[in-house]
Amino acid sequence: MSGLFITFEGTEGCGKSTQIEALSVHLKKSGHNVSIYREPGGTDIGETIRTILQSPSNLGKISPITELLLFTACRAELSDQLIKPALKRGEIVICDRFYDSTYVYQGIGRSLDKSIIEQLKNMAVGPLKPDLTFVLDLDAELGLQRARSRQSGELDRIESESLSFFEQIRQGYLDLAKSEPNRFCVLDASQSIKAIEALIWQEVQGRFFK
Ligand code: T5A
Repeated sequence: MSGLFITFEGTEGCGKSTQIEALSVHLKKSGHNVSIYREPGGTDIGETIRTILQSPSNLGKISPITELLLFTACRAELSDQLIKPALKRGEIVICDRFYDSTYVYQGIGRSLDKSIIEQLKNMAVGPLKPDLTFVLDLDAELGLQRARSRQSGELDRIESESLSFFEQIRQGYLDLAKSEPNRFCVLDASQSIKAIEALIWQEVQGRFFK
C-alpha cells in the first residue's frame, strides 16, 4: 500500500507550519497515520545543514550554487530516510516545503539554471512527487511581518533578502501552480487561520476521502 504525500509552499511567514499542524489534527482524528517533516531538515544531516543555511552569520558567505547543493543534499537524506519509508508504510506524509521551493527560491530568486535544478531534483528524489501541494499565497511584506513578529524581530539568512526578492518568489509560486493545476491548490493566506484551515480540510477530503 502506498500513502499520500502532501506538501505546503509559500513565501516566508505565510502560515505553513500553522496549517500543517491543523491538518494533521484533522487527519489523526479521522484515523490516519500522519508523519510531518520540514525542509530543510528532518534528518540529523538535514538539521545540521539547516543551521548552516539559516544562520544570519552566513549572510553573503554562501554562493547560489552551494545553496542549491545544500538544499538538494537535505532533500536526498529526507526522501530516502524518512519520506519514502513512511509512504511505503501507507502513512500520510506532510512536508513543510519540498522541491518546489528550490524551483522558486534558487531557480527564480537566485536565477540558477532550471535544467541543473531538474537534474539535481531527479538525483535527490527520483520519481517521488507530491500528490497535492498547497500554496499559501500572501503579500510578501505581510509574510515578513508575521515571520518577524514570531521570531521576536530576528530574521534568518534568507529572510534577510530584499522585499523584491520575496515578491519574485510569490509570483514564481503562482506561475508554477498554473503550470500544474491538478497538483497545486492556491489559497489566499490573508484570511483567518480558521478559514484557511477549513478550506484545506475541505480540499483534502474532497480529493482523497470522498
Ligand atoms: N528554502 C527552502 C530555499 O531557499 N530552497 C529550498 O529548496 C527550501 C526547501 C526555510 C527557508 O529556506 C528557503 C525558504 C526559507 O527562506 P523556514 O524557517 O523553514 O526557512 O521558513 P519558512 O518555511 O518560510 O517558514 P516560517 O516558519 O517562516 O513560516 P510559516 O511556517 O509559513 O508560517 P507560520 O505558520 O510559522 O506562521 C508565521 C506567523 O504568522 C501567524 C502564526 O501564528 C505565526 O506567528 N499566522 C497568521 N497570522 C494571521 N493570519 C493567518 N492566517 C496566520 N497564519 C499564521
